Amino acid sequence: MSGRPDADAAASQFEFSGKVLDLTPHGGGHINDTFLVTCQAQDAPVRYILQHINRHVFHDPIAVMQNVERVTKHLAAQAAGEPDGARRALRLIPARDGRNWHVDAQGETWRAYRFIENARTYETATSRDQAFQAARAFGRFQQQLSSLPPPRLHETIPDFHDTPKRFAALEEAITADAAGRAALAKPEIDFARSRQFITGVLLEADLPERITHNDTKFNNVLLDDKTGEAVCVIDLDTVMPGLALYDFGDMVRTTTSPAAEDERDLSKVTMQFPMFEALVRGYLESVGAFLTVPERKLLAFSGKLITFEIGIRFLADYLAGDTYFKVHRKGHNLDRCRTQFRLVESIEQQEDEMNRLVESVAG
Ligand code: ADP
Ligand code: GN1
Ligand code: MG
Repeated sequence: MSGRPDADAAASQFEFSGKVLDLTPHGGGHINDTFLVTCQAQDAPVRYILQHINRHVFHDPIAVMQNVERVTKHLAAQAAGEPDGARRALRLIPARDGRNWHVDAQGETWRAYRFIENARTYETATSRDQAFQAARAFGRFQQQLSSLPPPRLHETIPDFHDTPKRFAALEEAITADAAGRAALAKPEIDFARSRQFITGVLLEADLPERITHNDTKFNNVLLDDKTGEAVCVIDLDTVMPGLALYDFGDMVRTTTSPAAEDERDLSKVTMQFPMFEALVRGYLESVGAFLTVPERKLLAFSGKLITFEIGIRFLADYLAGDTYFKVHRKGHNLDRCRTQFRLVESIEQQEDEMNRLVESVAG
């Protein structure tokens, strides 16, 4: 990309209700650029979300948008009859040429959504109810998409949660040592290698393919400001065929620890058992009917594996010189890797108990 993407020019290409009054960067994602747009409407200002899709990460942004179109339409149809149905699914705003995205003169792809008011996302969960709400919402998301008519969704990033391939990429990054940092990350490299044996477990378990979100961070669900209820699942770029446990695992990774993903004080990183229990109960309330026994048995394990997987991705990117995830300080990706590995250890220490809990709740 040459220079910064031009958000003002992109905003002028969407069917917003009136003149743009304000456009500001929004959210703290690691990949795409998000902007909050305020427009002049007849009675009161109306807000929108404008997003630029990172094509170094998503090599086929149009495929991403085709998935998003189908998924949002299906979810909106299911929410239509429900109370507050209009806030329960993301709604794309068409571009002036009638498509649901805009490609600018630099070849960058943009999309816009109606802003869901009176709700917000949080970086960390602070109560069991929040964990329960998020898990039930992501479970419901999987359940509702189980009836999406064919064809199969595009794989927007092939092998996204293939942990053995992620591990192989880490080994390549260690060998290449492109940024000369391998010596600085020796304890983390040793940690990763000592757990290579867990990487293939989910893929070898013969689990059913489903439509999954694949990025079920706690900050990808909007919670209602008044009731605390989960209103809407957002961030749909990686919705594609996957395993249900990729989603449950990423919930464990991002919801059970009170510490931020890039916390430097590792003593704050811990898998809080009551939060795990809330996730299991919330998730099973919405997917209980379709989750198979082998999937149930691996719920706790998936938390460990997905946390490990993101940890090795941060480590590989640190070694490569920070080419994938946005970084905001020196050693940022290594800090992120360290929190993930600490959380893996915390899960290991409680894994038997977590499995007993799952067995007692899910059978
Ligand atoms: P990223 O991939 O960068 O995480 P997200 O799609 O998660 O991008 O959006 C970033 C942030 O913008 C979210 O955490 C949320 O706070 C806000 N957001 C995104 N879409 C909406 C929406 N339709 N309504 C309200 N807020 C939104
Ligand atoms: C990225 O940008 P964000 O926060 O939605 C990443 C996820 C990681 C996550 C780690 C496409 O998601 O896979 O789990 O960072 N998204 C992509 O916080 O790689
Ligand atoms: Mg997000």
